Amino acid sequence: MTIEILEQEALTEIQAASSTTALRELELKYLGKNGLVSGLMKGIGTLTPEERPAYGQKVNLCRAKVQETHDTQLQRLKAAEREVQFQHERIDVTLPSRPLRRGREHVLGMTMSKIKRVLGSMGFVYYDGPELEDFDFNFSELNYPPDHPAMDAQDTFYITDETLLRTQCTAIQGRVFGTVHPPLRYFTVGRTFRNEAVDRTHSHTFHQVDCFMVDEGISMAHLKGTLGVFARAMFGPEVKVRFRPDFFPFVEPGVDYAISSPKLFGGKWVELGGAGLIHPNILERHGIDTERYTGFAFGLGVERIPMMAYGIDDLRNFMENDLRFLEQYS
Ligand code: FA5
Repeated sequence: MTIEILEQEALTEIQAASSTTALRELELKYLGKNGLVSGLMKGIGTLTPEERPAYGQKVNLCRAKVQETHDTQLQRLKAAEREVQFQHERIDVTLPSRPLRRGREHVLGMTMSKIKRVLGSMGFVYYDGPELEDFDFNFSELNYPPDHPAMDAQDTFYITDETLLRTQCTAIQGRVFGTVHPPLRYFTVGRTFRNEAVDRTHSHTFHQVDCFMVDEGISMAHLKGTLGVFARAMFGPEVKVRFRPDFFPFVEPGVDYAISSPKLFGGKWVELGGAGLIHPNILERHGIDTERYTGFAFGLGVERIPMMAYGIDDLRNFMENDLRFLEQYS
């Protein structure tokens, strides 16, 4: 094929290319290392030495022409393709927006806000403890004997031997006693974790309130009075509180407490949590004079409160994020 014919064909094809992809193929076909224009040079060997410079020049001119036509066409096609893409991505700013769904606070969030308001109004100071807790604050500082079954790996998510996901909010006690001196009133509300099989009333992740005060002359009567005010604020003015003996290493005496109200479960007693007078060992460990000071502490599961107040029978509902469930509570 002569240089002229090849050039003519190349220019015609390049100018007819309808996309940058097609053009890329033509570039390879004509201008690539093994392309047709480069191929012309191979014929130079058959020419006489006198003919060679003129032939070489013609091939170079041909290459320059094809290259230039290719470059121009490439710019044209790129601009055209950009335009198509712009059209495709064009946003009609005059369209009306989709209506926004109005959110609401999660029923557990609402419960925790209410707990904070109630205990805050009773003079308790909110303390935010870490969920990733030291073994010592979660157990040893709370007077657990070294072989207590609650510290078993069965119940607890250990991160290292020394750190774990706190199993109870009572863990803040050691943190508070280490920095604040009595008289003091503190509480926390937060997430707790236990390695439990999940069922309707147990989760591996749940929430607790923990509340305590230390002052001169604090007795079980103060505990019962405080729990009564708290329970009535949470559940209504008819609520009564009942204590029964129970054991927790960090209280002495220890109780579990239940509430009853004609408006809840037909007046049946329903257990809410644990409580008691803070064990003197804990106070002494922090240099608090136990002849002068005593304290009470109580704790309960946050999920319990809306479960009782609204008759929710499965605590897994709180975590599943099903709007049909969540929208019922506002
Ligand atoms: C405690 O955790 C003590 N720290 C409470 C306490 C504080 C006692 C201060 C004395 C003084 P207990 O393990 O019983 O106690 O848990 C307290 C509440 O947390 C339970 O009544 C329950 O409502 C809730 N709870 C415990 N485990 C789970 C779980 N797996 N899922 C949901 N709620 C739970």
